[in-house]
Order: sequence, then structure tokens, then C-alpha cells
Amino acid sequence: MSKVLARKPAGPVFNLVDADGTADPQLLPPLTERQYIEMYRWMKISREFDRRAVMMQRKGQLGTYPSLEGQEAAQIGSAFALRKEDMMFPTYRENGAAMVHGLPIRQILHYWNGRADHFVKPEGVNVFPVAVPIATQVLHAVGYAMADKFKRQNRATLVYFGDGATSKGDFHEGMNFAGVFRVPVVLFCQNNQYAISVPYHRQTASETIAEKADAYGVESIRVDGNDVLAVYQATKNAVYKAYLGEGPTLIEAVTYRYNSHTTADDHTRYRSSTEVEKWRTGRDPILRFRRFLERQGLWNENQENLLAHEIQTLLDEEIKQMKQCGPSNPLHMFEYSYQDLPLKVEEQRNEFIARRKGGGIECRK
Ligand SMILES: Cc1ncc(C[n+]2csc(CCOP(=O)(O)OP(=O)(O)O)c2C)c(N)n1
Repeated sequence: MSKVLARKPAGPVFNLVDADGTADPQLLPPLTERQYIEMYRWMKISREFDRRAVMMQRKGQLGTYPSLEGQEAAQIGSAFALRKEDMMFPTYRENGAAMVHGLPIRQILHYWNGRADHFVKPEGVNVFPVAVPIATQVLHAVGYAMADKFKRQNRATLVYFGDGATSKGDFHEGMNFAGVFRVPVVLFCQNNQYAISVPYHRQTASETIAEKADAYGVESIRVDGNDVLAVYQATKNAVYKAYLGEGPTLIEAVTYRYNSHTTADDHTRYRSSTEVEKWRTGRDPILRFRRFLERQGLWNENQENLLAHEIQTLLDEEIKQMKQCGPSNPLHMFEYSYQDLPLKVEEQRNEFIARRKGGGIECRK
């Protein structure tokens, strides 16, 4: 008779602040009131930035844009747990995390506006360029962290990816290598429930992403990705472990994306509005943290209004600076990858120039 192997039940989701903002004071991370408010401020900047970016895309001022709305706690909480010298490897969706780690907002806008020439990161900002191919950055990050280990650099590398990326070989190769060589890397999965239109249950038969770490001898934690303090604490622990030379950690932050995958798809075609509303109204990360701050006596309506005004002024200025750079140069898509263009790519470039002639898009150079 065949034996049916019992599945291990999914572990609990690590959570510190409830939806109504209540928390056990004994369990809270040792943060100052200023740090709490700073976290809240960045969550609000991220959301407002995101909404403005979507609007700019609609007006033709940015290219395709991947919204992060709903994922602010996962991004801000994790980025806050890094020191300036730690390295961050984002995907295309981590605009909030990248700005917390020091990437100027106008530069993020330049990227989405196709301005490769303005996307050289400032000295000392440890954010790797955006990865659009799914999961490739896992390998880059693991290699980067391994180099740090060889050089005895006492720092951590954090790499972001989505639930869909865990179906790629790169994720598994990175996990395996990180596990065998005890690499100082934090593998941070934002499980936002969808890979474009593919829901979690079609992505993997595993109950959780976190449990995938077991096979590689890597420690993991499943955290409420809409609870900024829980995300912060889980990441801080993982980062410390990396500093101490105790190897990698996989973090699964359970969260939800409110909008379409990017401005190029329509999420109403693959999920119900009831499902989206359930997350928006019941589990919103910003609302939850605001309630927490209010309960702590750290926040009120007046401060909220002042912050809204500050953010508007900040974003107006960043957008103005970006627009002052003029239109992007489409020919740049052929640059920055090769010293000498391979024949095929050169042909494509020449064809592009020929087709564009008189087409209204300026090709400088
Ligand atoms: C190698 C590769 N294959 C396919 C794609 C097309 N693609 C873009 S985003 C995406 C889904 C990614 O989902 P997930 O990893 O969950 O991240 P999310 O976008 O939800 O943050 C796919 C398949 C790609 N960019 N790269």
C-alpha cells in the first residue's frame, strides 16, 4: 500500500500590529518616536509618488509603470531595517524601498521616463539598477553578497522578488548557493498574490513561499507584509544574522497589490473587485500604521494635513526637476550594454533610425 506523506502545516504569520492599530508594547521593536513617524512619512510618500506616477503614465509622461500601492509596509519596513552601507537589489516594483535607501525620487522618475543617461546612481547610494527580467537579480545579489564575504565586508545584501519569481530556476539556484556557502543575503519575497494574472495557487503547489527555504537548509520567516513593524523586525533580525556571518534568510511578506500589475494590463479581467476591496478596506498597511500611531499619541489630523502638504511640495519639485531634462533619447536603448554593438543589434539600431525619420521622435547624436 502506498504511503501518503503528511504535509507540514504552514507556520504562523509573524505579526505585531493588528488591523485596528493595537499592539503588545512588550513585543515592539526598539524604535524612537521619530523613527516611527519617519516610517509613516515614507509610506505616505511612496503611495503618493505611486499615484502621481500612474497619472503621469496616463498623460504620456512616463513609460509603462508598475504600481506598488498596497505594498508600502513590505517595502518601507524592510528598507528601514538596512544600514546605508547594506546593498539593495530591487525589481521594477520597489520604488518605495529604493527611495528609502537613498535613491533620489527624480532619478526613479527618470528611469520610468526612459532616461538611461540620468540613471547613474549617486555615489554612496547602494541600490542596484532595476531588474526587469524575473528573478535574475537573485543571482546577482547572492554573488554580490558572496564577494562581500570573501572581502570580509561586514554588511548585508537584500534582494527583492515576487511570488512569481520563485518559479524561476534563478531563485532556486540562488537559494541553493546561499544555503551551501552561508552567504550574507536576505531574500525578500513580496508575495502580492499574483504574477501578472497568475494567482498564487496556480504559481506553486507549496502552501507558503517560506517553506521552500527548508529544502535548501535556509532559515525562513513568513511575515504579515501589511504590518510595517513586523516586516521591520523580521528584516532587522535577518540582516543582523548576515552581519554575524550566520548565513541567509528567506522572508515571505504576505501582501497584496491593489492596482494592475503595470499600467499595461487590466486586473479586473482576472480578479474580482470584492477581493481587492477586502484588502483595501480591511488590511490597508498605511491605515493600520496610522491607527497605531494615533493610539500611541504620536499622530493627529493636524499632523496628517501638514504631512500631505509637505509631500505634495516635495513631489511637485521632483517632477519639475525631471521634466526640465527634456525628452528621452530612444537611441539610448542601444547603448550601455555593449562596448561594440554586435552586427544584429547594429542593424536594429539603423532600422530604428530609418523608421523614426520624420516620425516626430527626436533622435539626437
Ligand atoms: C524572465 C522573464 N520572464 C517573463 C517576464 C514577464 N513578466 C514580467 S512581470 C511577470 C510576473 C512577475 O510576478 P512576481 O514575480 O510575482 O512579481 P510582481 O510583479 O507580482 O511584483 C512576468 C512573468 C519577465 N519580465 N522576465
